[in-house]
Amino acid sequence: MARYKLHCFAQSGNAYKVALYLELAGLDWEPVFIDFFAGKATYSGPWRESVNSMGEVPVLEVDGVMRSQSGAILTWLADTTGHFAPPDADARYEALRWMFFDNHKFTSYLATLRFLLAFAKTGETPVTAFLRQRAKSAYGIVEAHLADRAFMLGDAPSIVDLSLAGYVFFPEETGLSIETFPALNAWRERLRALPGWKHPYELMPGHPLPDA
Ligand SMILES: N[C@@H](CCC(=O)N[C@@H](CS)C(=O)NCC(=O)O)C(=O)O
Repeated sequence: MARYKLHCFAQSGNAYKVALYLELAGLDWEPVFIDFFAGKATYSGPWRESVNSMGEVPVLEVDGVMRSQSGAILTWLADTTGHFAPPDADARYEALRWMFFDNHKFTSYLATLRFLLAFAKTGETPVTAFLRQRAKSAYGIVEAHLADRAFMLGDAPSIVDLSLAGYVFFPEETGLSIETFPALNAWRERLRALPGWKHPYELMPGHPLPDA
């Protein structure tokens, strides 16, 4: 039995952040499939009591302890294994600063846009237009930061890059290309080139959806 169990499903970019970490770090891990779409598993009272009261994946289970929130999990993994860790206190602060930005602006608008278009299938609406504009704005901010560095904290990939990577490998599902953001696009290719990199749909169970 693997030491690290990741409660997840393939379509979850937030879970991908942690799955990609575990895979790239070469840690002994396995996914635990959470049936979000058909089974509404994260809404069940028992699941919330025993796995995550916040009703979300990812949840990383280690030695019976459940940890949620991708940014907090990545920080804990970096602290406890050393992989992809910010090298000092200033870098740790910088990592948290960008991961909060990611959770608030970069991932959240992009993930919600994708959910509406690819899964709720709302078609284009004023809400999707708003989300796309906000996601583009967040792209622009990261684009500027990456203009003179390979990865978010400098020359080496860190937990910040894995956090921002959650949803950038599904461009066809959001109708939001990053090709027009050259630094962001080059950063994504650097991530894709890391030894062991896999697409979210290869790394976690549940793709394709039964009705897709
Ligand atoms: N800030 C959280 C976001 C987690 C999140 O939104 N997870 C989604 C899947 S990608 C979820 O489980 N949503 C269930 C719901 O909102 O009902 C994190 O980074 O872990």
